Amino acid sequence: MADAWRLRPADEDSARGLAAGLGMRGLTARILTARGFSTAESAARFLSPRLADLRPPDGIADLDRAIDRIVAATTRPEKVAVFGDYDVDGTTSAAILVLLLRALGLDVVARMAKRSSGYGFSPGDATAFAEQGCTLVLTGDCGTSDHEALVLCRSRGVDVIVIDHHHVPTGKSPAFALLNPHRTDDTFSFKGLASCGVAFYLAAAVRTRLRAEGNAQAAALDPRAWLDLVALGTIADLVPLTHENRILVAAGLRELSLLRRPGLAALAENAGISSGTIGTAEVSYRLAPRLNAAGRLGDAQLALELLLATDRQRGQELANSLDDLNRERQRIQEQVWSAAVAAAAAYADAPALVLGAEGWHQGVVGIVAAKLVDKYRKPTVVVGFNAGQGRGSARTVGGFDLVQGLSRCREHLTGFGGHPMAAGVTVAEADLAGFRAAFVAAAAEHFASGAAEGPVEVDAVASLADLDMTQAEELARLAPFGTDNSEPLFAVPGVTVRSTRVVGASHLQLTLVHGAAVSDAIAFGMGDKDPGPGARLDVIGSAEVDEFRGKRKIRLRLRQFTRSLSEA
Ligand SMILES: [Mn+2]
Repeated sequence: MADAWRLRPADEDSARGLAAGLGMRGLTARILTARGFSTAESAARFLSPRLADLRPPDGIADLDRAIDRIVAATTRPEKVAVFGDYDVDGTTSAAILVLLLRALGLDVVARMAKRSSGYGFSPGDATAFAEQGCTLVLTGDCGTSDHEALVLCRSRGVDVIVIDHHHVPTGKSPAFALLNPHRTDDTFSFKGLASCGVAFYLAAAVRTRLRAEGNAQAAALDPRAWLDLVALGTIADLVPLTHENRILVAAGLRELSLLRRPGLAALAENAGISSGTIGTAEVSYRLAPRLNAAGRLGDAQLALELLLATDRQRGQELANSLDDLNRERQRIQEQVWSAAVAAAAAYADAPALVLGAEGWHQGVVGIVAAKLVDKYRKPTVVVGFNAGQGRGSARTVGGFDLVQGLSRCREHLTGFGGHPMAAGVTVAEADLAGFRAAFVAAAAEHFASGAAEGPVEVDAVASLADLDMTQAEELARLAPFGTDNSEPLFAVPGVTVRSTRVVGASHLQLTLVHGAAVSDAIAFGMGDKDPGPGARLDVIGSAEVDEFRGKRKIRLRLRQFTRSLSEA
């Protein structure tokens, strides 16, 4: 088991001191210490995220300019456009901005980007807003690099306030105001806000300004009511759930759990979230896929309308439409997945995968690429072609940087962009083979230099008896879990399998014993790896409280397991 996992380092003396200081278990203190919260004060603040600890917006570049411009729009008043990207971050950003502007009495036109018309805020979108008489445009989660549309707006006397968190190109932006944490002159010290977080900061600051000026509409607004939207967009966008995002998401999940928006209430009900609290898992696996389905298959306008719906019946209709689209998305995804797995067989020995075919739906290639990385543990690009023109998504593993990797293939691509862990490409069908050869060569070079996926990093080594209800409840205080605050992972060596059962499509349920300790465990998607009763295993997993028909029990969710080599 030695090479199956690696223990995250922590100062054990600090951990002991912290356990005593907080009155918590040693395992909990060890995890907090390893994550950088080694003093009682910092740990207590981490364990109880409070809105009062949010940093003020000081240092957000162009914030005052944007506030002034929005305030000016309310005095004329002007017709204002909101334009959002088609994913959950874009949709929730747009919703926050629309809610603010409408509450201030402005006439608002809201439109979402369409996947079929390319990326971001286009000249066509700019022209349409100008022709509708809009004199101010706010973009959510796009716009930073869309200089052509920004210049066009400028020439037509339309001011654009960009609210975004994508890469900022060098040089002066043609936007009236650019709110983006990645501006080099932005001194707000947390750089991890998603666009919906930036939109929240802007909306709250506009409300503060107008309230100070005696505006009754602004005074009646409560920014906390927007936090459910911030939680949705921030979790779905996979930005770090640390610092301001942790505070916003913790409060936002509480707000979201109240399901005050009729559309979200209906969507949650359709998703089988009946009652109780909504956490990051419910957002990631149930709500976000449904909200994203609209943008993947057709028009994200449906998702925006759902977030903004004010009556139950309309909310239910929109939720049902999103459910239908999500089922259609799943069906299409299954087809592309089967075809991609079949195609991958031809490259079993290659260190990377580049797959593509005519007709693979471009709305699902990103999900399929991510699933292929899970299955094969190789950097993967999946391309959907439409009349020979391909759009694809790349996902990676093992420290292979996609921006660097794709830049080595640029002669075969018509375009590429994105982040080190997730990127997009455009490529002609005739160039796919050349692209594949270049991408595989870049990956081969990377992995030959010894860079590879390390063993799983665990937070602590524990016995089955350690992982009881008290422990699980202490661990729950580290939530919300997500990027840069992962669910604590334990190595539990030398457990014996008492019984196993395959449940659902392919999940393995186990009862594990060690001495007098007994625990249920679930291994999702590992139904084909049943070790059988009596097997001795070393397992790696997390401990969660499982609520079923009012009964609360501990359950281990297994990440992996191997035959135990430890002494009986
Ligand atoms: Mn985003």
